Amino acid sequence: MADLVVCDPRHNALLKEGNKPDAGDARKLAELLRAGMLRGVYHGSRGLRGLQELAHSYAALAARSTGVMATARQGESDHPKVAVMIDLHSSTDDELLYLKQIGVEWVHMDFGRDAPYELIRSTQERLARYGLKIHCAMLDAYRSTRIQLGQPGRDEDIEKFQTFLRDLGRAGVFSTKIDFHPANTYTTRMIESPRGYQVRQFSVDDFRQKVEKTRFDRQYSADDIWANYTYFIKAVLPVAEKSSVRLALHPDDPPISPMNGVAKLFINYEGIKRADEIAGHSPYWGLTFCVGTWSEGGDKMGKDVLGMIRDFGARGKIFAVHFRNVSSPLPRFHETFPDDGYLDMYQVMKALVRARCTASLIPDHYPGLVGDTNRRMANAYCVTYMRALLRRANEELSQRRPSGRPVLS
Ligand SMILES: [Mn+2]
Repeated sequence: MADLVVCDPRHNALLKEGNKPDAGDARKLAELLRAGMLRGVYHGSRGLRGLQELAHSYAALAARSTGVMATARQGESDHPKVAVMIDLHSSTDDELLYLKQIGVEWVHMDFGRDAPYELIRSTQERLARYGLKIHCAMLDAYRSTRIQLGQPGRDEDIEKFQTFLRDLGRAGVFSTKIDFHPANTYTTRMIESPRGYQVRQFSVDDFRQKVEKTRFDRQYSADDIWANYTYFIKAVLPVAEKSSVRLALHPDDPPISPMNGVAKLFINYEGIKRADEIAGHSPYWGLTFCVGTWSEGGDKMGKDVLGMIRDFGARGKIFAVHFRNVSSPLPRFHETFPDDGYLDMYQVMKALVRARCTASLIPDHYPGLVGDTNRRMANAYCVTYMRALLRRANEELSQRRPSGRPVLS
């Protein structure tokens, strides 16, 4: 190095025209330097030793300010993130552009049956062109009846899921969703809500009387399903830990047991607590906390939605959230838009921010609006509502402390 020129942008007006990429800045600096148009800051000594020391401290300063900015960026991710679920095979470029346009930056990506590493990477690259990142990825493998009913051949399916975890780890994906309710019925019928949109209804009476039938060859008790769940978790959790990918368990929707001849485990706080113990309280085991499911259960859940967020959320164990509302608790409910159900979703959002929950929040299911064939109107409705709640909650909670950081309680 022959020369080192340190400049103050305030004294070099040509440097501060707008926001430019680094490459453009570098070219411009080089041109100005060659033309002798850069004015350096004053340094008394011109010796080599002094120059080395100065270069060293300027480099340290630059590194330090980059570090401070990186910390500030990470600070942003201390907050919940608004996301949407997309299906790999139906996500057109228009769909991705639309998501970018309404301010979405994170997605839950449903890969369906197969997700080789190259596909995960190419999907990430394609999403990145629209400023989108995968926060949670899903693969059907965990749902195989061989795994969930403990049938021969389950190790093969488990291996497929383990490979997926390793690949997600290599690709830097935060979490993957799992659930464990092999004979579930989500809906007893579709209805028109009082406001006139089409939604899923579940009625315990209708289910027991008209819908329920034994789904498999025999009945499966809670002990059977616990044994199968435990076998699965013991096989995949160590891989998840090693890969730094979080397993995000979704509670059973609706939270009743048994269904169609199979016991369900994750229908209340007790079940979730036991799952946490089976995972040895690993930081790589936690929840896809479905606010919808949890509010369907009402008092029977043993801990309410806000209590769950204060408990699991504050311990960093809520990795994803299904941010959804329902008309009332069971025995009968229908799904609603976030502002049209019995839960105050602003309180839910505030609790998530207060717990410094870093989860990604998706609308989960969409009510059907007239003419909304691709569900974009319903999606925009939910996303916009969530973004408004999140912004308000961040503002309200950060106002309470002079440091400007959200208050802890
Ligand atoms: Mn859900």
